[in-house]
Amino acid sequence: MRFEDARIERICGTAAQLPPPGPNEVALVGRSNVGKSSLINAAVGRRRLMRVSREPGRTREVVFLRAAREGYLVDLPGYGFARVPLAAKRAWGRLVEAYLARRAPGLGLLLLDIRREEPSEGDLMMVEWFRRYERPFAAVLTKADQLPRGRWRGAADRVARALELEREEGPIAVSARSGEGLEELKRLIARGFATP
Ligand SMILES: Nc1nc2c(ncn2[C@@H]2O[C@H](COP(=O)(O)OP(=O)(O)OP(=O)(O)O)[C@@H](O)[C@H]2O)c(=O)[nH]1
Ligand SMILES: [Mg+2]
Repeated sequence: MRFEDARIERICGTAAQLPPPGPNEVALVGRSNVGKSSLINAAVGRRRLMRVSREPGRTREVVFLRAAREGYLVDLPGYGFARVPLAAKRAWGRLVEAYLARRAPGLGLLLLDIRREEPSEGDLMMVEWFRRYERPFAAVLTKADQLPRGRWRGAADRVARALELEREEGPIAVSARSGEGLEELKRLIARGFATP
């Protein structure tokens, strides 16, 4: 699958701006700085479409990216970073919740840094949400270029256990930097677009 026509179609800073349900979409969620925006850029092959930063809290809105005819990729603000002011965290939390409740994405991609030993509280909350609302999701381990390949399997097993994942929920290992795992990620995205 290729997303060469990808373009940003809508940016929503508040829940009131969220559009009514449209074509299917795949939403990327995860801790701030985990690499959501970078992974979208890598998947669509456009280096500077989504803004990326070393500073956590780069994405502050819900960004709807039209990925060719297939559907939307949705970039969301991250959660859980201590250096982000509390008021901003609350506002983004409300926005993410409103997005998930109202749009019920065909697939959620929960991103976790492959180097982290344990999922965060926010990650666990996300899984609980996906399960409660019976929305399909898959775990994606980011920044795989930062861990020797021989340790990927152990990291994946740890996350699968901690999040009690089913087989089709991953996790898969990816790297926006090396391109590792992107084909598998795109297959997941295609599946999400096809899910009502
Ligand atoms: N080594 C490596 N670094 C990465 C990779 N993906 C992202 N990064 C770096 O991680 C940092 C955060 O990336 P972003 O894509 O902005 O992360 P985000 O999850 O969108 O963050 P928020 O918008 O704050 O929620 C940047 O410095 C990226 O260059 C990767 O695959 N490998
Ligand atoms: Mg971002």
